[in-house]
This record gives sequence, structure tokens and C-alpha cells, in this order.
Amino acid sequence: MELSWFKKGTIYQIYPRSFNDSNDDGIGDLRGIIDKLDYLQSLHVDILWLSPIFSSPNDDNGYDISDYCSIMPEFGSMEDFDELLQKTHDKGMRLILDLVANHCSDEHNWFKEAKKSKDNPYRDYFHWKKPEDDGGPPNNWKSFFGGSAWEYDTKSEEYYLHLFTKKQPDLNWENPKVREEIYNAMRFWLDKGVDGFRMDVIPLISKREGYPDAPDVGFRKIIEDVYANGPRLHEYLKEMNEKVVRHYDAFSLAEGVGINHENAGLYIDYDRRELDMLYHFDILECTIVNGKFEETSPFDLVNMKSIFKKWRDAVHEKGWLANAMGNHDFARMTSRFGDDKQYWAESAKMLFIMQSTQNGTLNIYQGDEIGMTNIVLESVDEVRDVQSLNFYNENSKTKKLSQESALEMINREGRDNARTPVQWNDEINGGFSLGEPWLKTNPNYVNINVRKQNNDPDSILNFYRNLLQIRKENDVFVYGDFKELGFNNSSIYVYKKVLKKEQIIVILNFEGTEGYFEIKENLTEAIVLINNYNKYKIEGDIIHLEPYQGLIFKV
Ligand code: TEU
Ligand code: CA
Repeated sequence: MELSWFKKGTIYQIYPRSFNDSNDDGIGDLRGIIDKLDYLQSLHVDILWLSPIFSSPNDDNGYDISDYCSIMPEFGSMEDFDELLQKTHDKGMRLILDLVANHCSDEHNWFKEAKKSKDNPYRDYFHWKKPEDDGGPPNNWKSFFGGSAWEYDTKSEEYYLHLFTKKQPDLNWENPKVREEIYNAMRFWLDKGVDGFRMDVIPLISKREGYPDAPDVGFRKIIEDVYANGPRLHEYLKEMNEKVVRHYDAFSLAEGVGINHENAGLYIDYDRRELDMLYHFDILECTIVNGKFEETSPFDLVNMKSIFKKWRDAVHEKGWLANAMGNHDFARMTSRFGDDKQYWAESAKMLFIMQSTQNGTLNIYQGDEIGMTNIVLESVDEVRDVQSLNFYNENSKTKKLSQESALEMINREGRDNARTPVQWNDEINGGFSLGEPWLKTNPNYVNINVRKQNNDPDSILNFYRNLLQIRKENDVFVYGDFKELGFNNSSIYVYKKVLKKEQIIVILNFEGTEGYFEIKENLTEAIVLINNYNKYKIEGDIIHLEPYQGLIFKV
């Protein structure tokens, strides 16, 4: 099936808990999304991706599923879902769901059964191991969210594996019954008409034989070499494609944790027929050395250019990427890569020019279209994310950092930054809910909100709309060949994209100061497709740029 719709289409990620609350209980829900479909359509996005909406005790906000074929009651009912799907399709958009298949919730019936006894038929749905002689866990694996990846079950005197929280036991994909359960769940939603899946931590599903200890290298390397890319992984992905995905007009988008540019082809090369695209972590983690809340490195534009280049070269014509600058797991893109104070609007727009002209399917994260920024949580009582809370608690034991510094770290990198309620207007809680939101609204909603930007032709929101419209009309954005200009320039990013006779030149200033670039291309007959300032200045070969100025010329 030729699925070019997912290449050209723009994905918009919704984190339902924080999107829009229709019944004022402080939690976003499906009816809240239905109420905003016109808004989403007005943005010119094409594919809505919902973070998990299935029943869950919400230890990790839905990434701990207790029933794969149901709707989390706080989010609504199956009727609400059917209506959402229907209306999304009626408006010419698609809908994809988040498949969390590496682990489920410890409150899933499978795990409840498995815990009952060693000979329970569900026991083998999970990874169980005897303790070491000293009673300790079977190996040195660490959870992504701190502490050992093994939890002791006193009743059966065995440990079970959980790469995330202890309420997220890893499923045992070696067991064909587990695979069939997951495939059935996928079919259930695909038969309803959903258009595909974003696949959570899919590279982790095959575990290494004998669960060998991890070497003493950084966490990122451990993920790549020990947790991800296991021996039977590609066999499973092929099977999943063959048995499920390829029978539908649907696509799969892999979360690329542990995938690098060298092995990416194994996942997405067209002729392997495993997954349709992936988003990697290299851009999202370009300032994070090994793992969250550890060492960071300052933003470096040349490094970012080389990451984009490395990945472009790696998948060139053989596969397809997705391209995200932010999601529910990272701090806000404008705060990280731009300037969320003095040049807030300019930098948010400039970053979007960059994102929308890179290769791969464009992925927008909710709220980025109005330039939402990081939040300052005043005390640990305001922190909601389990990863941040675990870090804080672990740190209070080790006392590596003072409590203030730990909170500062959480405010800089924590996932709650991206999860604050979407700011719809300047009324109470930014119009998200009349009830108390589950996570506090960023107080800057008074100035940063959809309603205000909707009425302002120069707003970030209308900039997104224009640019997305232009992108739709110019295939060169999506399919053009990418050519770097001035690669080593550490302040200014310049490149062109060429598709037959169509050509665009993109010029981006990443500094909060004026800059210039010597442009060898002839721009006399070029038209400006988009510019985040209302002027630009060219003298001879030199283009002068305002702070965070970004432009696209069409030649
Ligand atoms: O994230 C996987 C993942 O690798 C993240 O843990 C990421 O490394 C981290 O958040 C960055 O610090 C996925 C989901 O996107 C995340 O929300 C879930 O918590 C996680 O899987 C477990 O399902
Ligand atoms: Ca609600």
C-alpha cells in the first residue's frame, strides 16, 4: 500500500490529560478533544496522535495500561471515542493511538493472575527470576525511572522485571500468547478505523538471553547495547507487520529509544517491512549527556546540524523519519532551543521554520503552536511526574544535591514542563478547566493563550498556520533534497531544498543578537515565502539578520 499520506501529513500530538477538560474535574478528556477539533483543523494538521487513552491506574499517566481494549473512565467512554474518531475522519484528519506493548500495568488482569502462583497460565506473560544468593536482584539493570529494574514478589519469592516503574511490569514477548494478545488489541482498534500507532519504547521488547549484567558505561549506551535491539526484536516487528499492520490502511511510528543512525535501517528500511517510520532521540537529547537529571551540555548549533545530517544520510531514500522537537517527555522546545523571554515569539517561530523544513514527517506537540514555555514549580508538592518524583526521593536519600538544586533540575528538565494544561484563553486555569487541574497551569496563560493569538495576525499560532499551509502547497518541503550551506557556522543555519525545478533556501539565526551570512545563491528573483520579521536586509552578497530571524526564500 502506498502510504504517502503519512509522509506529507503533519502529526499533532495530544496529551489528553492536559489538552482540554470538558467536565471540569481537572483532567482533560475525549469530549474536550472533540470540542477542539475545529481548532485542530484550523491549524492544518493532518494526523492526531493521542497519548494513551486506555484504562490505567495512571502511575505513569496511561503508559501503564490495565486494559488495552477499553477507555480510561476519566477520559470518557467508548462512545466518546467512536464519536471522536468519526468526527476526526469527517474533518479529513486521521487518528493514531499510542501502543504501549513493552509493559502493562501491574493492575492488568494478566499480572494479577501471574502473581497468584508460579504455575498460573499467565506467569509466563512476564519476566520472573530467582534472587541472587544474597537475596538481591538477578542483575544490575536499572529502571529508566531510577532504582533497580527488578521488584521482589514476597509471595513467590521471585523478582519480576520492570524497565520503568514497578507498576509497569515488562511483558515477555518470547511467549507467543503475549504477542497474540497485543496483536488482537491492535486489530480491535484498527477494525474501528484508527489509522495507525505510535509505538512506545518498541525497541525494548526483546530481552537479551540470560539477562546479562550491564557494563559500567553511561545509561544511554546501556539502553542501546543491553535493553534495546534484543536478539528477536526484528522477528517480532516483522511478525507484527505481517499479521496486523499491513492488512490496514495504517502506519506505525516507532519511538526510537536506543536506536542509532547505524541500526535505524533495520527498523525502517522499506524493503524490510517492519515499521513505517521512527523518531530518534538525538535531537531531543542533544543537551543531555547520558540521562535526565545528570550532566548536561550547552546547546551547540553545529552539533544539531550534524545530528540532522547524520540521520538524513542514514535513511536517505531507503526509509522515512519523523521529526519532533518536543513531546510529553521533554522540556518545552522554545525554552530549550530558543529564548522564552526577550525573543520568545521570534525564537518560537524560527524554530518552527527549521522543524518544518527538515526531512521527515513533521510532529507538533500540543501547545508548541502558541509557544508554551517551561513552568517553575515552587515546591515538590507541585511535581506530578513519576520520573521527577523518583529522582527527588532518591536524591533525598543520597543527598547528592540540595533539595533546592534537585527542584531546580526538575524545573529545567522534568517532564511536567511539557504537561501543563494547554492555555486556551486568559480565564481561570487558562480555560483548560474550571476545576483544579491535575497539574498546575503555567501562570503565563494570561499572556500566552490560544484566544489572544487567534486574533493576532502576527502571532506564533498564525505563523504556524501560514507555514503549514505553505508546506502543503510546496512539495519541496517534504520531498526536496537537502543541501547544507555554511555547515560550520555556529550561529546561523542555512540550507536549501531542491525538488526538480522547485527550490527553497532557509536561513535561520540561532542567536539573540544580529548576525549576517554571505549568501552565494542569487536571491534577486527569489520570493520570501515566510519571515518571522516584517523586513529583511540584503546588501550585495550579505544578508543581515535580526535576533532569531528566520526566512524561507523560494527561488
Ligand atoms: O518514553 C520512553 C523513554 O525512553 C522515556 O523514558 C524517556 O527516556 C524519558 O522520559 C526521557 O527522560 C516512553 C513514553 O514516551 C514515556 O512517557 C513513558 O513514561 C515511557 O515510555 C514508559 O512507557
Ligand atoms: Ca475531565
